[in-house]
Amino acid sequence: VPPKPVLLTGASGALGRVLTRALGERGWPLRLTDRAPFPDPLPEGARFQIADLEDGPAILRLAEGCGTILHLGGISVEHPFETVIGPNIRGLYHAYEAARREGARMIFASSNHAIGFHERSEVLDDDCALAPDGFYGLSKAYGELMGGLYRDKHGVESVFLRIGSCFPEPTDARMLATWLSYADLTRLIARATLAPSLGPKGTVVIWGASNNSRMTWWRRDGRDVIGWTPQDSADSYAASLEGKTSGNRIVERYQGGGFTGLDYSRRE
Ligand code: NAI
Ligand code: 15L
Repeated sequence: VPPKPVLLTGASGALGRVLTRALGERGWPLRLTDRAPFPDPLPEGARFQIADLEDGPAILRLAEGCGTILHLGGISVEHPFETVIGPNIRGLYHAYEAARREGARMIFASSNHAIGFHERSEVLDDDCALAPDGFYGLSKAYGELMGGLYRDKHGVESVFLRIGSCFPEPTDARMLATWLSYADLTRLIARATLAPSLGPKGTVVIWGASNNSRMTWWRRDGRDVIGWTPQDSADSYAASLEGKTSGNRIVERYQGGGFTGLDYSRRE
């Protein structure tokens, strides 16, 4: 159990609810927030408060006394620029200002869409070039850059979780590579929070996928620094899902899948 409270933004979303339940059962001191009401019973030791990430003073107040900010809140799929910028850029800035003020560690739910325009034939390490596949992915890339700024200027530690596809089960062929089980996510968040140090650099990138044998795209990352090893695998779904592809040339070429093909107008 972490010694100081953990602020969880995006608590009412899919992954926020999973983590609230799993970490709540372990007795973690949770401060939950979202702009939408929390739909489940609150675990013992948890508090929930409605807030918009765009309300900076509210986020600073919520973070008071917290040792970790688990930042899941924001727009979580591709949307127009004007929809993304408030929650994912201004909101993220407020979360980082809170981390700076509290000396808290930031665990940022980044995404594979920050690097989605790398081809599936490429093998990426944690220092690969950012290659966002839309305005959503761009906001995640910006978030990782913001984490670098807050590390270099203010000593704020960050774990950047480049989550693949975190759902109850994989549902298409791409997810045979990108799937992250809820149990592996929970273990990952626990290690990211409890690891005593993030190493000399102060920031680590983690590829958020389970132990899937088709995950040949992502290689070196900071998992040894925090002590995380994925235990689940999408492999047992291969027979039923391998034929479930999009049939779209762009979507199948790039790691980001469906988001890469949205509003795609480049002429070859
Ligand atoms: P979700 O969309 O279910 O949850 C996001 C939550 O953020 C929602 O409850 C929403 O109300 C809240 N939110 C949005 N704008 C807000 C604002 N301005 N102020 C306060 N709250 C706001 O998304 P999900 O699937 O739970 O993902 C959680 C995080 O993980 C997101 O940051 C997402 O980008 C990231 N992620 C998720 C992946 C997945 O496979 N589920 C893959 C890669 C990244
Ligand atoms: C994400 O970043 C999204 O939040 C999620 O809804 C999925 O689209 C996931 O990536 C994915 O790439 O499968």
